Amino acid sequence: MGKIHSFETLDSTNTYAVRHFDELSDGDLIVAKTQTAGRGRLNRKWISTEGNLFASFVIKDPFDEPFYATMVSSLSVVAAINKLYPDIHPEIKWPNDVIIDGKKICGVLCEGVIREGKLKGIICGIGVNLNLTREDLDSIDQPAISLSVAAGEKIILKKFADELAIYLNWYYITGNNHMAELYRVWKSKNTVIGRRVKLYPPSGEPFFAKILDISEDGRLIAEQDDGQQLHFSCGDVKLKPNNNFE
Ligand code: BT5
Repeated sequence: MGKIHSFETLDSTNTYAVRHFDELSDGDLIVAKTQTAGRGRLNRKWISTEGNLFASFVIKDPFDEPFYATMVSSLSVVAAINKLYPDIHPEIKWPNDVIIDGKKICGVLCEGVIREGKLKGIICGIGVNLNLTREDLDSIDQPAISLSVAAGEKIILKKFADELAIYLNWYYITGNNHMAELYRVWKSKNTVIGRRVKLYPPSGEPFFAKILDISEDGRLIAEQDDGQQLHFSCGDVKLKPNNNFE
């Protein structure tokens, strides 16, 4: 199992881990109390106030299928929440979110480390709202929640980070040895399959579709109202809590 490296403030734990990749070991976890430039996908901003988890997991033996790094990350967050709060039921929302009651508690940003044109590793960036207040949550432009709001008590960052590090290492090993099993478990926790959603493709207008499945390489298989099937490897999905987009 790797080591946890803790920092007060970093620009972004992902940027740090990519920059220091050669000195870090396989399975290490970088944790910062705050980030001054926390990032989401497509350079979106990640709210990074103190009291929440900002972490990057170092993978030096990358999977044949890079999407497995995202699976490892979100499954580990779900497992850490389940371990500490068995009554809370987190779900995974394609492609990179963990949600509770339809609201985002965690985002994952995996980035490849390329050396001489080869994939040498993957940095799994994980942001989890542990103690974000209702006021902070309301400032986010999509439904969001924190573990403290869901659990009704303050969450201790170190306790959560320690649990997360254990599960990350565990799912990483599982993924490398039993890829099919990791995919099966990840898919079983994914809330979008079988639902009608609003799909935001990487470019072009959003549209409504039914999600039929997610392939092993993380592609969403969607069916439009005219029956046409489309595959997406990135994009965003919006859910309606009542599962009904009329
Ligand atoms: C993500 O991007 O969800 C990936 C977030 C990854 C953050 C971690 S923190 C540690 C590591 N270091 C980094 O710099 N990044 C990683 P995306 O799917 O693009 O979602 C971004 C969107 O989520 C924003 O545009 C907001 O709508 C929303 N958002 C921002 N901050 C949030 C928060 N704290 N909680 C919930 N939603 C948030």
